[in-house]
Amino acid sequence: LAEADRHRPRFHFVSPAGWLNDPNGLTQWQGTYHLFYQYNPTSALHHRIHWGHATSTDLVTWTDRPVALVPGDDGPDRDGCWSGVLVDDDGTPTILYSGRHGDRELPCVATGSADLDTWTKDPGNPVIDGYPEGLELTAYRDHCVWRENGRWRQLVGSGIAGRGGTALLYDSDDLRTWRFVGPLLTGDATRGTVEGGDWTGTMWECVDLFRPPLAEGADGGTGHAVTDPVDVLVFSAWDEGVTHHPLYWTGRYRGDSFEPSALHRLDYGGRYFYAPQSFRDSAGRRIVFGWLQEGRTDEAMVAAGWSGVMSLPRLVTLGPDGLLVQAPVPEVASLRAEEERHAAQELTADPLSLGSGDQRDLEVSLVLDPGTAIELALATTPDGTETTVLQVIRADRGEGGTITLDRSRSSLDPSVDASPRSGSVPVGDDGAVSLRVLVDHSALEVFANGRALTARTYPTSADARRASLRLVAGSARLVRATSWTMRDTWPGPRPLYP
Ligand code: DQQ
Repeated sequence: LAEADRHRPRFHFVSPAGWLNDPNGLTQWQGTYHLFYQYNPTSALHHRIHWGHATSTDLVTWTDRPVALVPGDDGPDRDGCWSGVLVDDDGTPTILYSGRHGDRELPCVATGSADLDTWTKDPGNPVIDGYPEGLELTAYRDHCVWRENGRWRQLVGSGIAGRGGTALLYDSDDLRTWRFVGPLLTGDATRGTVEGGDWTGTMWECVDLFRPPLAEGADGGTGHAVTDPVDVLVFSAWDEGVTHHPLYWTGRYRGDSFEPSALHRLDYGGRYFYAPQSFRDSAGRRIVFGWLQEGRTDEAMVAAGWSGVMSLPRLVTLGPDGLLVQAPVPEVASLRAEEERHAAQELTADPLSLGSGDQRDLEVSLVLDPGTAIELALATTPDGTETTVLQVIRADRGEGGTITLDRSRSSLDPSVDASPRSGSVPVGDDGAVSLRVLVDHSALEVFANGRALTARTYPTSADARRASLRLVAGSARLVRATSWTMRDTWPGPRPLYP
């Protein structure tokens, strides 16, 4: 690994070296947060996946633990220990993961030591030794496991040939013997588009079912839920080896089925926030991590010696419009150092400086008139040739807005992905827009009125570091803008290959 790697994040979790992809086994176990992840310690490419492991007491600073799962010399996971979850089996930490053998994956179990450092694979693996009868499946892997009415329930991500992605439901008394109940919900691969970000794919990776807590204010101020409970089924749309985007259904889990009400995009960055997994912490918060894939070539990853970034932990709640509201957990603010602040003022076409540097946290609160567009420029050179531009537009009439990320001038390297990203943002009658932007070298996470847009950018010039805000059209009032430098989450030297 290069000593001064311009693109390696410093306050997002990255693997010690090599390749990182999905978050796995998320849990808060006896007070300590555990983050496991898909890991290839020996190269920056996806191959013979292990489970890496790190712990934290604050969700922002991490300690590397020994690798938790290594593919077997032989056996059902000889070609990789793919994604899965960790559950508390009456005091025994237990992992359910997808053992890969050849080009197939089957569910496997491992039990952990009290500190969750050492894992013993179940001699009965794979615990489900074939696909359910009578269904022609496109793929079969990844797990969501929970306790319900004294029994275990499990979803396995899959797809039904000729129809679309699906979540297959099982139940069990002991996490080892599973009964197939049936498909919980199946998508329709003839609907939606890849460009529109709403195609549900031919297979659902990393299915995750939960009931989100209500966002502040979502209860109409009564302190009680005024709507029926809403359940959420998250999945990542996949097709023929291509990772597309994370989506979620809102609806109602009814035991053996899921009654969908609507489909939504989880993150407008698409594949840059892939394979999310969530967990509930001891404070009852629903926290999700996702994998920020690279937007550069395999050769560039190998040259860097590492690949893949874990998102910051995000709080997800249900907003008053029945959609998920996302925000970094409040703990992220503990990494803030120097602060720059702008008081209320009319925004003009003259860029307002929001500081400079590769590690920043920005909070911008605005009021936009109808038909207004503003631009937040990031990682910009003094002459403006290199810049990453986030545009926020409030529609001319009616409610609603759009955010767009323009990466066409983000890098001088023509081999990196420069495709734009965009999505809709709720803007109420008052025109209020609240932006939170976290820049960490090549990792970028944007939250606009609770909607997320995640991406990667690879600035080239040493001075492509400035941030600024300006008015493009219409009229906008800045309520407040604050910009902080962010400290490293790895204050000391980090050992390789723990
Ligand atoms: N990554 C894992 C699979 C999962 C995919 C393999 C999602 O279990 O389906 O590394 O990115």
